Amino acid sequence: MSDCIFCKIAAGDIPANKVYEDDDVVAFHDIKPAGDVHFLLVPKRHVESLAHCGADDAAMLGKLMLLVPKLAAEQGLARGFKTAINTGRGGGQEVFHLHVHVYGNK
Ligand code: IU
Repeated sequence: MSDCIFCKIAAGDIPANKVYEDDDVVAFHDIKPAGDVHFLLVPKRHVESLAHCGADDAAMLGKLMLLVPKLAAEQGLARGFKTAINTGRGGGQEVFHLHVHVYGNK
């Protein structure tokens, strides 16, 4: 989506402090961290929110979830971490491209 900031980060058109990238997913540090470590896991394909996912998105969602503990460990969150997926304005979503918050203290 041309005016979506996370699409632009995923495409490499806007810089971000990336911690992981493959063909389907990018992860980068949140610009306003809620802990010692706070990164966002984002599918490269534009999906507005969790509420916009369907059966075709099951593999992508599974991939995101399985990456969460792997990347959290790599980022030093050995004691554990929090995850959040804000959905819709009422759920506190501000960027309307699906993303998983992963954050915590070392
Ligand atoms: P939310 O779940 O949509 O409320 O969270 C959006 C997050 O994206 C929020 O924590 C911002 O600090 C973060 N963010 C970012 O890391 N880089 C950006 O360029 C923008 C937002 I815009």
